[in-house]
Amino acid sequence: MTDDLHGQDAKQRQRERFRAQDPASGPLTTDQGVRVDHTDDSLSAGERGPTLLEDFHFREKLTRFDHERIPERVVHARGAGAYGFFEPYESCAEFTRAAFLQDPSVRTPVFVRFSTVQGPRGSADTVRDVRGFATKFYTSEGNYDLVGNNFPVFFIQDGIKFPDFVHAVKPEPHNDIPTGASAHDTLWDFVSLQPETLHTIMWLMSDRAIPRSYRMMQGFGVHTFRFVNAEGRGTFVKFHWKPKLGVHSLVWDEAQECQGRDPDFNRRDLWDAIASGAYPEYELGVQLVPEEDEFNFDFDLLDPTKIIPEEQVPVRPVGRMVLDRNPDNFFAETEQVAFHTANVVPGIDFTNDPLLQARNFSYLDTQLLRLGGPNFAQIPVNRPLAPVRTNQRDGFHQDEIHTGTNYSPNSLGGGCPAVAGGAPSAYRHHAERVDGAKIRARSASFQDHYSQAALFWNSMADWEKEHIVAAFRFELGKVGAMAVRERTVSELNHVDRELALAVARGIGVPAPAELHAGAYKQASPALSLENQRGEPSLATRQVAVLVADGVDADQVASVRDALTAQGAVVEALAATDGTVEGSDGAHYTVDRALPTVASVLYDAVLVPGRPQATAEELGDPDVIRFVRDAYRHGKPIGAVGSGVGVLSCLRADGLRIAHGVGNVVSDHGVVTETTPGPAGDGFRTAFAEAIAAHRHWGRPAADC
Ligand code: HDE
Repeated sequence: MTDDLHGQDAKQRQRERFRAQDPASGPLTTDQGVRVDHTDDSLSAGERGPTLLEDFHFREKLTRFDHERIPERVVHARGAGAYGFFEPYESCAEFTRAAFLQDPSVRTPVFVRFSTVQGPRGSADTVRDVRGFATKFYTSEGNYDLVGNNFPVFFIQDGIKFPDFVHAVKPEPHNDIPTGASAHDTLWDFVSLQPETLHTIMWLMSDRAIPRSYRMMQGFGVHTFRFVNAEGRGTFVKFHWKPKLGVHSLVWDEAQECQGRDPDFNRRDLWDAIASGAYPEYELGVQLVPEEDEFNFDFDLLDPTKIIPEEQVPVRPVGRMVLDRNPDNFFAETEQVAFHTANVVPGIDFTNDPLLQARNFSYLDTQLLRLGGPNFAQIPVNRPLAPVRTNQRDGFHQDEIHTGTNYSPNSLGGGCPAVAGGAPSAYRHHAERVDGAKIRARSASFQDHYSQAALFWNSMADWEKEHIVAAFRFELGKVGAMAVRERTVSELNHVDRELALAVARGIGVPAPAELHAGAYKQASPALSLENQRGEPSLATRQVAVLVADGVDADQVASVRDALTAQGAVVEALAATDGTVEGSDGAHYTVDRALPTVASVLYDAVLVPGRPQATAEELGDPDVIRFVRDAYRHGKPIGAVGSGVGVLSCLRADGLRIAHGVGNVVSDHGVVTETTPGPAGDGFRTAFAEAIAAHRHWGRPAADC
């Protein structure tokens, strides 16, 4: 059966053809379709006798279970995926002939997999790590995979170093520690000896490495790729994904607590958002560089440790992607999806970036092992919508019954399948002229490892710099070998002296000597999270309302309604599940019991008033802890009526609430109103604004 290619639902229609029998549609059977009489006891010789070999159902059931696991990905093992669609804003024909970038009325189905890199399949989501952002476009011309990350640069310049880098960052070989973390000797040993890692290490130490949500992080193709238009003209291109909700991160303390409270934090967030209809959306942007401008930069466009600053070459929006459907089966789809940088379509081509060239070898190679042979493109999630007719045959897991000849040229099969023979729809590699001796050496144009690491540092807001210093201190503080700590600091000295001194102080190594070379001064404001927040929005923000018996019901209702109307998800938390009795005598449903959740799972917290409560009742330790964590993590806090009194428990954390009776005061994202009764417009607006801003830095710290 051939697939109907057209429409954003084309992939879904194709999936339907591969869906297993609905379990509700008939009785339990064996793999052979034989109806099973009884599945809870094995066939045995007598009541207490041995199990019989002839029990084919028992043997099949156990054997199938024994073989359920396949090798996990050697990197990016932990991931979460979703289906959706992509649509261009306008035709990109001037630069590329790729069909899916031509017509704004054509939606191309996609599957996206987000991932962490270092940890195994069962590791926690909120580790400090790069995030994968891989997109498979099921285009009318075949599958195109944009296999990107949430950083625009990579740790190494040549793919031949990839096994070294991955061995260094993976858990140490003798004890397999640490899981999902880079804070250990071998990674930092490698970093300290390999300065080309430094730019990406700066990103890794920044809050970019702990995204709040897959829905709130950027994606980058990293390499310079090439667009080719119908006339065969090439244009260099860098790909960018920009999330509609803005770019937002966690803070490190919170990220660590999340690992225990909800190891599936990012995976769950993606799933819940799609399930509730709050579809994640990203804008695809491109930076375009005409081929004749290849050498107009103070770095090499082929060097994947470099960005093209957006201020130098603006990002041009070309389309949007919406993720609107969760997979039906994690293993079948998210686990078995296979991305490959070499899956390109006419109009998109490679450059000689040595990292990209290595990737073009590696993905297919690893998938042959991981997916058990060469036929994995037949797995539904990998199956193109475009018709497939090859002379490839046989191999493990061959699902198709091929007929006819299987070689080319042939006359017996009428010359079929026929090659395109110059037809415009065929893939033709860009005719780039290449000339040179065979050498094993790094280009001189790849030698500057410090300028862009400094560019990143220079572009950070003060709070981002503080977080970066703290991250270096944390990571290097876990390194046992003092020589590695020292060597890393002396490398940081080449990036920025202030940074190196601050890190050195924190990890007990001597301050490095001042360098003679002048500091690199340039900055790229687009790199700061401050400038990537997107439009202020409450959409999908998780707001906790801490309720208890006697809560001022009108206050809760008025704030809840106002926030929900703007897209926030508001949950009432109390000491136990069930209901609480409001001050008006009515019973209100509790969404979650406090012991099952934590402040780190929410974006903001509201402490409503309880007019009759005693000071002791207001000072419930679980509530105090919740609010204290929210304060330390820079989260918006709202308090109304006697709820404001609860905040006084935070004095030890440095919280100073300036408030006057009846006034709405908003200070560093702490919004208070002391008037009893329903919260007023002023409070609701100020609290909503505080939530839309996501985090509030520079709060007074603890003074005792
Ligand atoms: Fe990958 N990478 N990678 N990588 N990569 C894999 O392929 C590799 C690199 C990225 O959700 C593997 O099927 C080499 C950069 C993502 O399934 C493997 C080099 C970028 C994913 C592989 C790199 C990435 C992978 C492991 C250096 C961002 C997950 C399993 C030359 C632009 C895709 C697999 C998914 C996965 C090799 C560097 C992104 C081993 C050799 C740079 C998002 O083939």
